[in-house]
Amino acid sequence: MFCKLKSAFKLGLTGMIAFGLATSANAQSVQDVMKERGLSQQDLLAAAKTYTPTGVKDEYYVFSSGGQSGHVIAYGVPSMRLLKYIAVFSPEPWQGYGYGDVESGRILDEGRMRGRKITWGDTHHPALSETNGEYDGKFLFINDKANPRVAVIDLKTFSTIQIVPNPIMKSEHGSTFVTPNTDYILQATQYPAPFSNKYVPLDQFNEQYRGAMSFWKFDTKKGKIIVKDSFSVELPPYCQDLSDAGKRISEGWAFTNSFNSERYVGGFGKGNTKWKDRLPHEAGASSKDTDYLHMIDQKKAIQLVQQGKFQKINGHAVIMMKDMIAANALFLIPEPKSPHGVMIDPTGQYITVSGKLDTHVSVYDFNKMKALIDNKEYEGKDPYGIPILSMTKSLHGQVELGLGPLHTQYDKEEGIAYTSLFVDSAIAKWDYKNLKLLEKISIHYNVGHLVTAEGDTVSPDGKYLISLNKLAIDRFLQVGPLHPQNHQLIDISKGKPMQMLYDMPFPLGEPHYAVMIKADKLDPIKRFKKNWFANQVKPGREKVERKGNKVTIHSTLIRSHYSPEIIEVKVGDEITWHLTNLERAEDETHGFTIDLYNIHGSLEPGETNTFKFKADMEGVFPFYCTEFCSALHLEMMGYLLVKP
Ligand code: K7E
Ligand code: CUA
Repeated sequence: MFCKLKSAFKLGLTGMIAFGLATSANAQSVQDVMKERGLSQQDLLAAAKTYTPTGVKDEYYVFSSGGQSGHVIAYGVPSMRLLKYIAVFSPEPWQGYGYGDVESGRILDEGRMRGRKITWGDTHHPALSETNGEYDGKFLFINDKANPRVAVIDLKTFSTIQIVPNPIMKSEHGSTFVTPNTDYILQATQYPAPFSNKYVPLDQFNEQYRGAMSFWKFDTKKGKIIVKDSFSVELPPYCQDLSDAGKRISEGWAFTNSFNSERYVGGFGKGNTKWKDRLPHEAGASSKDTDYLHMIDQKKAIQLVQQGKFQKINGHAVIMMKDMIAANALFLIPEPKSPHGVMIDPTGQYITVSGKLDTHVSVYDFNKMKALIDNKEYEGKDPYGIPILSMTKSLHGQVELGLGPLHTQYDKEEGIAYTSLFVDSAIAKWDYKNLKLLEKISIHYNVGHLVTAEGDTVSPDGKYLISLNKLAIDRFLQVGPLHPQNHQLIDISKGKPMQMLYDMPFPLGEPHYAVMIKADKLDPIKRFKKNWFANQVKPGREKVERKGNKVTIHSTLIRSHYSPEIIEVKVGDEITWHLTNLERAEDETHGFTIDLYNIHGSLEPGETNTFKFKADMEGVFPFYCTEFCSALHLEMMGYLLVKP
């Protein structure tokens, strides 16, 4: 089938239409379908570029943030077929995430902040693990903007394996970004706040409120963030925004831009009960023409930590600004006001910053910045004593691309980049070395981020670009006032004008950024290895043990029964229930629920779940398998009998 299709492509499009599918007199031809559905030749071309016959797999995985859903969304390119919502910060019953105690509940529990369990997250920026600046397909990281945390997802299982709360931040945005060998995961604050958890009045904003950049140490062998080896760098209260880790010649440096370097605070509220007396936050925060790009020497920061030059705040190592300044490790460079995005090109030399309120994008040259630092040639200092480099001396140049430039991604072709234009609702293709706009394509509507294939690595693939549109207005069937977001797939193959290929609605949460990786770099498992889980129950070892009022149940599941099936306990018993799915067959997942006890498990082949609960309700509770697993799936059940 696929070969046939390929030879059809070789005939060229007109050839394919002429060739049609008309083998018998009654069969439909391509022309018939085109006519019936009102399709143009361009439409047909787009369909041929994305249509993926059954059984054929996609060339790329995309991992998109799921916004307010707290999830990550995986889909395939070019088909744009949804594959999985990976539960991260929110419970998700189908995956049995967050409804058990030991295996599935532990991760969400780790994400507690100030002792509170949080059951949602605002995910913004996914990042793939890298080896030598190339995606290696092992891990995915994602941030929670609302409750500053970072999560680790294992791409062997497509599941979340760690959540780490940030002990000093009260909100964040510039994360997750990884260093070229995934030694560190970067996380920058958004809204400044005191590092302590104490009340500090706003009139001490300049003195006591702070931003920061955290460096989370990642152990690629263990697949874990090592919290005790991680640290943060104190930054001024400038609303740090997006960040990036240097690569190649800029490796070892971390960058983050900022808005509201005015340090403006409110606004309507305390003592100001009329707008005429005060500017709203957004106006006060953009009254200067420039904000600051921050440049952090990560290697020097690590040395400072090793020398003990840090303070422990909430148990976390924080290097103070004054020590960073003394070590020549922290610099600021003016950038056009209220920027949104700092992106480093594949060579590591060119750094693109887009000011949302400016029609230009600014391209900084790392070599020039480094030379200014080496010569200690500063333009001045900010109120915290951080040296400021000259903007004009740091710039490679500026290009006018259009209204509301936001984010940039790179092409396979050297010197070519794509930038999203929020106000224009367009994507600009441009040459950042020769500072020339090359081409624009309109999108529907108001784009935020964009992603190209492996577009933030040292060797992007080109080929595909996805525009992560914020509004969908009239693209899909109406579903009430809250519209889905729209991911638009665009063909960016070399030598052709950009072509819009596909609209994909997002039905759960607002995605911000996404990453696209060659599918063959991933190698997900089909079943859990024996001994993967400490609490695993072996076949033949099923039993119910009682010690006083503590009841431990060891259950196995295999098509289509639980062993044991009848369990009798007494009101007040404390139950620990281990369940192991003994299946080795692919995709043979069994579910587990006990009604009213708010318990749900998804037991994938070889998986073990543990549930702990108090049998505090008398009654008869059927438990059953919630995942359709066989013809006798309905029969896969048992009784939990709770006696008075
Ligand atoms: Cu443009 Cu969070 Cu990267 Cu949306 S992002 S706000
Ligand atoms: Cu097991 Cu349904």
